[in-house]
Amino acid sequence: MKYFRFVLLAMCLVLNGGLIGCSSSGDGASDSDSDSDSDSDTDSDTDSDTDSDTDSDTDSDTDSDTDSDTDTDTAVPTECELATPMDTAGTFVDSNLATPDEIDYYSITLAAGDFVQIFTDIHDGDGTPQLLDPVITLWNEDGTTLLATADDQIPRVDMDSELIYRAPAAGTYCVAIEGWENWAGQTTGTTTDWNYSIAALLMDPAQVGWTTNLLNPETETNDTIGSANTMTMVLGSSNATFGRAYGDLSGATDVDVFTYTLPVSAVATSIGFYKPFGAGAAGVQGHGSTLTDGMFTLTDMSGNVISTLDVSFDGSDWVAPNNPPDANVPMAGGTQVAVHFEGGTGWTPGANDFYVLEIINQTSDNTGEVETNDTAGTASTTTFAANTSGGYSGFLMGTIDPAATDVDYWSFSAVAGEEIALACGAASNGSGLVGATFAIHNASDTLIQTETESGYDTILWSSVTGASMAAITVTASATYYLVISATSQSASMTANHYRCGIHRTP
Ligand SMILES: [Ca+2]
Ligand SMILES: [Ca+2]
Ligand SMILES: [Ca+2]
Ligand SMILES: [Ca+2]
Repeated sequence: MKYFRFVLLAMCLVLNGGLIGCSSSGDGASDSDSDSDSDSDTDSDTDSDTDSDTDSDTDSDTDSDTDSDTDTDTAVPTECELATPMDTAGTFVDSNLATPDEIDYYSITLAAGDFVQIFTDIHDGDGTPQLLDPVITLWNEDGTTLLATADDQIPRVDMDSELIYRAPAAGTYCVAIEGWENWAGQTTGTTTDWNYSIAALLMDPAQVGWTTNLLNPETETNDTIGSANTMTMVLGSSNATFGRAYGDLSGATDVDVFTYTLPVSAVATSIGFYKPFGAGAAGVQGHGSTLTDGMFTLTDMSGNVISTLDVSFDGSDWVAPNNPPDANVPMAGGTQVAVHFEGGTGWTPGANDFYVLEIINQTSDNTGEVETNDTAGTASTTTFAANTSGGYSGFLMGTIDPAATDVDYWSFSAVAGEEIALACGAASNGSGLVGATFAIHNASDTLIQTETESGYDTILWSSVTGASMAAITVTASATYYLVISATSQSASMTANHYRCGIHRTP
């Protein structure tokens, strides 16, 4: 969606200082998230190596033949029956759309249970509106049933689109690519270059094109820690590791358990619902999973619950536009843990309840608090660095321990006229803190503005659309305080952390 795109881009600039990646940094997470995300993007880099295959010319000929007769029947894509075959080995098809309302169709053949990632490669960043803004849609073989339609990717790095789908049955599937304006029903647009590249790549660890150790498909039976699937992970920069765990729920009682060990140098583990739930709601307006509600639980190897997230994929639990909540849990390096995935509250089994989790073990984190910091006079210090928006960002984290008693003060200096934006998360970061409250006080320790987290609600004080409260503009050059507390600790998990980013804009 064009509208969300702009908002999300703006959020990345505000919250993330213009650093690449807009993933969990919306919650005030540290920069290391972005690093890890960009590592995972190397999948597509690897894929583009296969681009040198030159069968694309043939494909574009076929396209123009197919498209010339039917610009108007976009609602009923009978062209699926004439679609050009495309492999699932990641070979790019290079072609173009002849008119703004043209849709090109390709067919792929999948076996039952196959996961496939379909993706475009047009953009290397935003800010080039003349290039085609592609949307990928998946139909059944004859184009009579819409299976999924996805714009962009999560985390969104540019206007390219990705769609992950699990084939519930063996057969031929129809892939459509079109411009965003046509997809959104708009009659005018700014696109002047209609060239595109599109590919499909099986999510099979044996399939060339994937980074070794990234893909961790489930193998049943894996319903307990004792029978869990052991994950492999990709080693990224600064010894961070990451991997994708994915599968489907076969019946109401299915639980899928994956185990992994954090690197010795790790300080936190992040678990996120991955692409099936991004860029649209659950179901066909997204990646085609019928899973409406998903829950994962992070435990130690004895089953003690550290963190859990129980999320509805209808968007109501989104932390930010297009961004479901994810757990970012401080953990000791070398720890072995288990992630249990199951249907969330409100879920009833559907026909194709698939999921993808992305797990990142981080080796750096936001600045930690120094207790005792329960008063303005003993506040922990916030460290700021210049961001690319011309301002300064400070990232911090701590624990409220015990809840209802501990109070954490963080001090920072601000200059008269500066705008102070705040992004914070506790429950929305997989913490068991209940009623986490984030407040800014002035130099006299007098409250300026406060907000209490409810559910997985966004704590985002900013001028961007989707913010929970307005940013603050300070009137005096002085010391200010971010003050954090919570009413209680959930009895069902031990994580008690919070994370914040403070962003000062002159
Ligand atoms: Ca399963
Ligand atoms: Ca299972
Ligand atoms: Ca504390
Ligand atoms: Ca404290």
